[in-house]
Amino acid sequence: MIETADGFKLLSAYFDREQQAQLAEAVLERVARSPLYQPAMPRTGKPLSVRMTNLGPLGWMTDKTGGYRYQDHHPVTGEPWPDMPGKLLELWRSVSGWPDPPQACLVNWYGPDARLGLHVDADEDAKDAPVVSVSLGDSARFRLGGPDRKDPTRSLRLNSGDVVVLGGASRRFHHGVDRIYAGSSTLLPEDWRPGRLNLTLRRVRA
Ligand code: MD3
Ligand code: FE
Repeated sequence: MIETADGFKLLSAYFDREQQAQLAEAVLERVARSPLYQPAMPRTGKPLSVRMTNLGPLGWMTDKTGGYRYQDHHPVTGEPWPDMPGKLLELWRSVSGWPDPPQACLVNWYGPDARLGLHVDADEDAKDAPVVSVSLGDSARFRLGGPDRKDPTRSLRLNSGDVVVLGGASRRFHHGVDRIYAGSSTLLPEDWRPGRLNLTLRRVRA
């Protein structure tokens, strides 16, 4: 486990293989009803390489005309987002240290060539609540910086079953995903390989 004074915590191999498989099954069953869509940058409409969907009462999304936002329904199907699996609510209770349950679970899907540029999560009104993330499937090279874009960054490898807790000041740190190590995990079903699933739990409303 890595823990910094800023409130960043990496809980390596938090979930064992069996728990990872159960969680992946629960998530993929919901993704089948609430399919991944291709998000796009505000204004330019440039597509992100990561595909996304959400679980829980609210979901984060972005498209050309609406920009970054939380909403309560899927942009393509118009249906409410599926509920969060109990295992994720239990995880939040165990590691977040926050009294209220998460309101959003963003499901990020990385194919072998997907990336996520350095950014800050700033679309939540609940600025002090932590963020909790779970990695499943192929490993990723994750980059963590500081509050300013020019702050030095460090690279960490996130493996399947790892949990990251962003509390305190680290909640406002820059971060991104530089690359996926395609074929590094055999967790996900064959039609989901190679690739990486990341689940990000958040409080949204103050
Ligand atoms: C560090 N997702 O969805 S999760 C995102 O692997 C996002 O899919 C990445 O960044 C992914 O916004 C990283 C770990 C994470 C989540 C939120 C953070 C790290 C963070 C907020 C502040 C600092
Ligand atoms: Fe982020």
